[in-house]
Amino acid sequence: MITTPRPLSGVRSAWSLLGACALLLAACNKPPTPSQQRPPSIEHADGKGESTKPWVGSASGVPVETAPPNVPEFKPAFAGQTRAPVMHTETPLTVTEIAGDLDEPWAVAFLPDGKMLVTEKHQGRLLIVTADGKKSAPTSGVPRVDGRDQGGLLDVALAPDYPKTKLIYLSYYEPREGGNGLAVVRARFTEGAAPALADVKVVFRMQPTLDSSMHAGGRLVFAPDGTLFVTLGERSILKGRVQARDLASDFGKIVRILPDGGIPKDNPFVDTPGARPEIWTRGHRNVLGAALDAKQRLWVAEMGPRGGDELNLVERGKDYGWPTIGYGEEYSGEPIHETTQAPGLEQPVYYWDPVISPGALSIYSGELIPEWKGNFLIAGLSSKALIRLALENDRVVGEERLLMERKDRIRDVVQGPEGAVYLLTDGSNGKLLKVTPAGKRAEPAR
Ligand SMILES: [Ca+2]
Repeated sequence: MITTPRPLSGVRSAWSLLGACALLLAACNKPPTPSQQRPPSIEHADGKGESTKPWVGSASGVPVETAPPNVPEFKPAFAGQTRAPVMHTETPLTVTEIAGDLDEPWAVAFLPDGKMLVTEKHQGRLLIVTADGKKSAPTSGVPRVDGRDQGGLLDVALAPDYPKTKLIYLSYYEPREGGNGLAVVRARFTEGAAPALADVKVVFRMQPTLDSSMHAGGRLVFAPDGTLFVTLGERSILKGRVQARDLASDFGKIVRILPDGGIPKDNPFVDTPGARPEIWTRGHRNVLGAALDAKQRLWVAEMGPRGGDELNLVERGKDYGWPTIGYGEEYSGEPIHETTQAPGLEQPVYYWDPVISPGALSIYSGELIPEWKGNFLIAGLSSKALIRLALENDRVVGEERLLMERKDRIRDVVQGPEGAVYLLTDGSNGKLLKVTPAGKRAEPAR
């Protein structure tokens, strides 16, 4: 397959070697004889263990992913649904560390003056970070969080009318009698050396309460009509997972609320008996990445099971199928789905097997890196990469894995006001990074 060599940097040569190993491994896997044909119930297949790590092709024209899939018997529903051809950014890039020593940072958002709000997950702290990396004291008045595992203080978003109202929104795992649930608060933010929240009001409480420290989603996206999308998850444990398509539960949903917590009258299930009226779409596993495109449509990058991360175009009232259909399998290797397709259930626009673990999604609209315009940028956790996708007609036509040499789990990706791309790296010594074209000083954020 690698018949059209191109000049390779050292890093790319290393990936090329890995790619060659993948081809060798593939050649060693004999095709099954008829008596070994897989029965309809899904057996665990190739790719178990170390080879579940994504490998990256380097030559033009080959898929970016060269590792064997975890579930090779699952085939894409259409050409280009997975393993898009590798592409390479031509612009030389520089990565600058703005701030370090952040404790499990989860989200970054820009204030109008170019300073940033950064959440620290476990401790439930909200900081102001300046463009040159100075950190404020933790904001007072942040609600108490359940900071176990994937829990804690998650996203931060400014109200669209923030300059006038100073309202911000925070999502977090709210400790409750009998467990927890994702909640969203709205509060008035006071900037400065001693930042503070006032008039704190809970505008959304995921129902029901469950004792799980995982898969509550948490991304906040304001739509142009002023409504607020909140992405949720199915809580990981079976008791929650089975509710992902159930309209009586918030688990596994994307909900749409008014900024004061009310329910928009045009939500799809407001007149459905027994349905929770905040629900916008259902059948999701755990959505941490969400962004609007140039047409103001909502896209999500969804944490799947092993071999089943997804990119979905989110449309009113639709059912995205989890856990009935999907790609991938349990992390134990046990099957989850009998099949990948069913009538009435949406197909992902794209999926990853092996997974990338999408922590966040941003759709680039800046001028600073022109070749990225319209591209999808995804923060890769287990893949330790910034994933870039090019789309045409809502299909993925190219994929790139950037910054892999840094070996950072990437938690968040946000476009800054000057068109630079800002990243948070995961963990107890998290960093705030800024990606700009090399040799070209970006206009500093004011
Ligand atoms: Ca799905």
